[in-house]
Amino acid sequence: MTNLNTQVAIIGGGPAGLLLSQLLHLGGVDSVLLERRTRAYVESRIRAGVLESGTVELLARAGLSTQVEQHALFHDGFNICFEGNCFRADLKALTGTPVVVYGQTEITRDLYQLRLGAGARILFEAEDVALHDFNSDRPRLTYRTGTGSGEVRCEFIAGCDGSHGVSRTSVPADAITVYEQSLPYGWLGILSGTPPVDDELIYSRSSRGFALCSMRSRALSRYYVQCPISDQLDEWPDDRFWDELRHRIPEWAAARLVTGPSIEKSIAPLRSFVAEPMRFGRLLLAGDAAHIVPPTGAKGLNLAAADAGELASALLLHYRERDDSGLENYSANALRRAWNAVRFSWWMTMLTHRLGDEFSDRVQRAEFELLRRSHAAAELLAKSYCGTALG
Ligand code: RFL
Ligand code: PHB
Repeated sequence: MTNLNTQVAIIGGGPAGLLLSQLLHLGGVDSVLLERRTRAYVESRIRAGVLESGTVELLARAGLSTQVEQHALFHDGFNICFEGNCFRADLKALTGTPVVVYGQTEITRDLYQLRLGAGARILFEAEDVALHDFNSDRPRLTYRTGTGSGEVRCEFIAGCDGSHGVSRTSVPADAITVYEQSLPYGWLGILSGTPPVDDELIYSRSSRGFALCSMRSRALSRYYVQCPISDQLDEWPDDRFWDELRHRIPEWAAARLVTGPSIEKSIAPLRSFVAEPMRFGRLLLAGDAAHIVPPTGAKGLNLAAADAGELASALLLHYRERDDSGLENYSANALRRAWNAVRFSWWMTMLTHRLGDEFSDRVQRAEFELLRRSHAAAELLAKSYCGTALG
């Protein structure tokens, strides 16, 4: 049996857990991180791609500014198209700030490099992680790895283990309330080593359903199409995907589409989920462990990073000044931010997806026209997308 002692035990080595561990380390607070998967598995997951400028600032605080500056793409706007007619949200003009395209895969890789380079205690392939005594001053985690079982004694537990993790489900059912909504659609996504169809993202609502043209670099494209959530990947060979995408994006974009073999293909659900509260004694939840949003608003990773940033500041205040006000306010602040993101992601989803009834089609058309006509509507969209209206 291995016994480890630390100040903060972190469950989950995705963006939330890694960023928290790095910010604590820079502030002189020790942590041990337990991750269920291998490093290679976590680093190969293709997920988010769009960062708010607040997230970029946080990554810079964590020591990633060189990597982001060298490899990120800065986007001053994006397009939303409705049956071929496009509205460009001019983020720079409407908010004064661009968004940044830098993949979650890259952020995770960069943070593992920094943490492991600094000798961080990260246990991969940690199985059967169990939380104990988080309502006392001496919480504990127990776990198992290939070399045997272990225990981590700590002062706080950070539950950063995503939506299927063990942290949230360790809380007694009567102490937590869950709000959720799932749509019967998913996003079928592919990554391909082809140049993106445009310099900016295109969110396209067509009569055949939603499509998104995104990217990771000038040579790597990320595309998505709305599909029934019951669809299986083997129903979507590459040719069918490209054909469907071509039909769902505006003609000017379809004419420029360069296709190629997919490097990755997956289906993501369109689901909203919020668990309240986010603190239970000395257990604090962060990121997807507490809330998930449909990917349409590009908010999930940004929320996870904001939670990690706020939790790190609250813990540093506790250790440096013996001031617990940050910890006391953490749950309420994080939930306010999460619900704002839920609202926006839900709204973007409702605006851009084929919902299958004529009433919804008409409402979408009216909403789209409003964006073109009303500066206030366009400004709210832009500020929500960039994160400056989300508080
Ligand atoms: P993660 O990334 O799920 O990491 C949790 C980690 O915990 C580990 N784990 C455990 N470890 C130990 N013991 C256990 N019992 C454990 N259970 C789980 C897992 O192996 C994993 O390593 O959560 P985190 O850190 O909160 O980060 C959240 C983000 O990953 C997520 O919100 C985003 O990917 C969402 N998202 C997007 N967000 C954006 O901000 N912008 C985007 O453009 C964007 N696009 C997306 C997305 C998510 C997508 N999918 C696949 C759902 C696009 C897609 C398609
Ligand atoms: C992505 O590039 O994966 C991406 C971009 C914007 C979104 C969702 C996902 O809204």
